[in-house]
Amino acid sequence: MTEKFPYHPPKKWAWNKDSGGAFAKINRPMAGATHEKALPRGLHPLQLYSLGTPNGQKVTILLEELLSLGHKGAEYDAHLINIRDGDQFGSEFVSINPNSKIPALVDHSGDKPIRIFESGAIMLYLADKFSALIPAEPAKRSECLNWLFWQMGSTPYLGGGFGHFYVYAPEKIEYAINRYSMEVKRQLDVLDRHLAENPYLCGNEYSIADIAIWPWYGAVYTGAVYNAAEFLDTSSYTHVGRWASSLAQRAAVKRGRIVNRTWGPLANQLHERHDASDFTLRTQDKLATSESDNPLTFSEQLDQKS
Ligand SMILES: N[C@@H](CCC(=O)N[C@@H](CS)C(=O)NCC(=O)O)C(=O)O
Repeated sequence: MTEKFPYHPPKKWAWNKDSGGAFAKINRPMAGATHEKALPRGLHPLQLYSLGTPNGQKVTILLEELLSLGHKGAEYDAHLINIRDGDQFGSEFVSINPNSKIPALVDHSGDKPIRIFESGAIMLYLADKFSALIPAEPAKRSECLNWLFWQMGSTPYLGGGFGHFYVYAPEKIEYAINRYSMEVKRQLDVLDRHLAENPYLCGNEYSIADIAIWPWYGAVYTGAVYNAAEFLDTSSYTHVGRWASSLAQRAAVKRGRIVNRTWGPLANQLHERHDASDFTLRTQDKLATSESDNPLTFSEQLDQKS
């Protein structure tokens, strides 16, 4: 008789480099740099090192919103960190983010450069720096931070849990997909109930909480990440849908979401951003002839690498 659950963990875990899955070539059980590599530096005080995944989009949408509000100090260079090629393990990237994950920001506007890693820390830093997109009044500020940190704590269940087992894992494990589908549906319901009574996450005011949550949960709603809208029955979360489409129509969101993006339709790719005019250049030959143009999805690109 075959065992229902044939895996028995050994006494001591060992790294099996052939464990499979879309991230097998990237993941390692240790931290630190794998190679010497300097980072490029552009002209603006804010230097962003990122990729156009939902975690990267949070920061570029915020920067574009700050620029829309007239904060000229939010001008930024967005450099591409290609995590499929291991750029996150380059020595200089690791020196600004020892956790080797995008996004990472360096602010050169003061006497000494300030490094900021973790998207939530970056968003809070920028919102405070420009006193924008975060309420000033203590109760409202706390509510904004509640939702900002809700995203940071909840999304690993969506990305590392649901997305991993539904899309990236080398085999479909019913137990894991059930566990994380249930949790993601619960999270969508949390948002839906709250957005039934509030136009935005912290009441009437659009804030960094919306900008943090939209690239993940707005994209799950439409199926743009994980192509699971039907599987998760996202259309039943009507208030999430109303909120997600209202954000999708914002000009800054449309700009920010394509920065450092190297997959999907060419019209949605701006590999690097150094100036506002780069958004218009995107439609010209510059990117269409670039070697890394790739109209594949992010996971299809990973599959090509593995
Ligand atoms: N908690 C982090 C998560 C960042 C993260 O997971 N980034 C991914 C891309 S979306 C990454 O850089 N992965 C590279 C790797 O794991 O080696 C944040 O919010 O900034």
